[in-house]
Amino acid sequence: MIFRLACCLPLFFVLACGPVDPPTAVMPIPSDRQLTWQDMEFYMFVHFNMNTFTNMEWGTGAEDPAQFNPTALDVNQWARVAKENGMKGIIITAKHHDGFCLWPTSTTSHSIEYSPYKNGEGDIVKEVAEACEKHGLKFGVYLSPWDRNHPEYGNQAYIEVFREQLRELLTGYGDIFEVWFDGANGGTGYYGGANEDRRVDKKTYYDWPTTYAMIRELQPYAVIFGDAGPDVRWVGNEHGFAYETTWSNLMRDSIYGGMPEYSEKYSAGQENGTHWVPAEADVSIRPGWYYHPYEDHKVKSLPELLDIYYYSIGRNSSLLLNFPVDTRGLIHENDIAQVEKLSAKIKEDFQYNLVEKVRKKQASISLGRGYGIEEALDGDLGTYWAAPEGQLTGDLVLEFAEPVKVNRLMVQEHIPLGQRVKAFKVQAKVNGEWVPWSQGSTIGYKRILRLDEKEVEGVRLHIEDAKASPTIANLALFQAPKLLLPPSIERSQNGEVTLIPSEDGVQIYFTLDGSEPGLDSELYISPILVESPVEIRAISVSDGEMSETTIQRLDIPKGNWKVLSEGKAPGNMIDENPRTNYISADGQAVVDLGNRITLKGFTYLPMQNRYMTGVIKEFEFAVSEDGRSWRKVKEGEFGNIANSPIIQEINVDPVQARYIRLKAVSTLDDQPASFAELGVITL
Ligand code: FUL
Repeated sequence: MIFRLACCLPLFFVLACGPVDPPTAVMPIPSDRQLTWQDMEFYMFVHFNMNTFTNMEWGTGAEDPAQFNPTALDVNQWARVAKENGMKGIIITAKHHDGFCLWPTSTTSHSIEYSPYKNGEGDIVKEVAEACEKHGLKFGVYLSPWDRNHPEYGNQAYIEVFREQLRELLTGYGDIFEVWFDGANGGTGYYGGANEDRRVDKKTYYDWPTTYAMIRELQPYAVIFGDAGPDVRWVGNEHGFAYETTWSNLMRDSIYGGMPEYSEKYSAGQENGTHWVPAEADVSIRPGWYYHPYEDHKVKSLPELLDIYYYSIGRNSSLLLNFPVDTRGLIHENDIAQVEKLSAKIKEDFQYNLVEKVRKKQASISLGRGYGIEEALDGDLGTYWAAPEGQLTGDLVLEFAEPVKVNRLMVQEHIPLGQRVKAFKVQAKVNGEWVPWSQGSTIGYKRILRLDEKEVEGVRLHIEDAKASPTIANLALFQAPKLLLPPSIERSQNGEVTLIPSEDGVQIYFTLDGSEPGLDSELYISPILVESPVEIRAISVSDGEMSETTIQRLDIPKGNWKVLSEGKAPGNMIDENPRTNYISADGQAVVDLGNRITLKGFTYLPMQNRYMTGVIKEFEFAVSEDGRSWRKVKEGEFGNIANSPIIQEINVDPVQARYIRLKAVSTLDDQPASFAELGVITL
């Protein structure tokens, strides 16, 4: 208080207080190029190359350039999707492990120049660079160090080729913001026809220091990505999740690209890491990095994408979201629909910073003039609250004039001076009392907490421990509207139905008579037993808002069913769990339904694994009343099941049956027939 008064006194005293020196930096600290990169947060990855046309994830290098032939390539569509959905740049797979180059390179004939695309006159790296420029996006390149096509891979001569490829990319296409090197290196390949296994010493083969020096010289502002950085590191998994504790500090010299124990030991960073090498979370919007038509229905859902957002950007990591561009050369409409939902929800979640409503703000302690709590609330990341040197704790307290509903807290350290905070707590003021609300460990560039919603009179951020006096550049509070998606429906084998809300606190109303549900329909409280066939319709409701309706036919329960055919895990076919499979010993599934029923059809859910085997293509369906004499009631083909492995519903003329038999006449890959679920249609 005395200090405050002194600072308000006339000029003489103000000068006597003097400007306060900023806190001393705590090593390691980011370079300028890293600081510029940190602000990007969210950018696009595009996997588009030879694998797109061979329907593979890793080509062998033996592919023919003639196979590369997009029919309707529009890189401006990619750039529009990036720009309109908040991504700040695009990184393109200029060369993946199969060695095919998307630009006309002088180093190999395994390139676009020898493909039908624009009769060999095309240069997709150039097209993407220009589209980025046009749409105000930054541009980056992925150049795979592993090259399964090149005859010299494994020898010194290849290193020269690799560097020359890099030189071409870094000199011919304007500014590059990130150069991306993956850690998958060495193994079997075509290698100019040798078709052999070539292992390399990942630590020494590439002589990375020389390559890095070249990048620094040609593109001084580009960050270099790799397991070990040097500027940006891999988050250690492909789900897009950083860690509850994520340091930007890394023991960089203990790591090399592709080291087996990297993910487990190093990917979360280390408090005492020697270099600033922040995490980047790379994840694909579909299961694969490359486009496969059979994944069109597997684009990540909004809740999955939101988890990725909050667990990457919300945990001190950037987010590199991959779009597997299709054989037309376009981002598929399903992927666009999902990323649009994500960006709209993010906008909605962070629309209004509730700090605007704060009546009273106070820091328990501060370094002095220019480092008060208001510097953490002014929306300017260049100014920050700081505790005095040597002080490792501190509280920032915000109080509202009226109670306010809050469910998101965003906090950012002033990282130019190093990452400091090790532990913090969040408290809420409710009915005049401070109560525990949440807690965390690291903050770093940005930390976002999804809190249980509370109506609060105040919020306190208590820094509990830090490497050095904490600094906070931004503290913000939000009330994200509830995620209002139609409820999901799960059913057990004996017919118990569970309705799952998209978020805690959302209510569900449902009907079983085919009518449209509304606020006067039945409120879902606990699982319901549905024993006879019905159509269930359900909606989610929050604050008077209603979601779209989920509609699902629920046929007779499978509780009394018995699988009579043999093979691996027969019960998996009738357990109502789409993720478990039955592999038949003789290509057929025979089921005793327990009772005689009137059957109007059957359903077959193919294996849902990322790599499917034994999916039935042509089938024969038969019924029996005694399990001995069978009557074939349908035969045919599950059309398009390879590309769209969703539930197949086949109707038959009504028939009496106690036993059913689905026989695989052929499977997609000639492997033993597999079944995720078999069901009946009686409704
Ligand atoms: C990995 C590669 O092996 C994958 O194919 C993909 O490109 C991913 C982003 O990086 O290392």
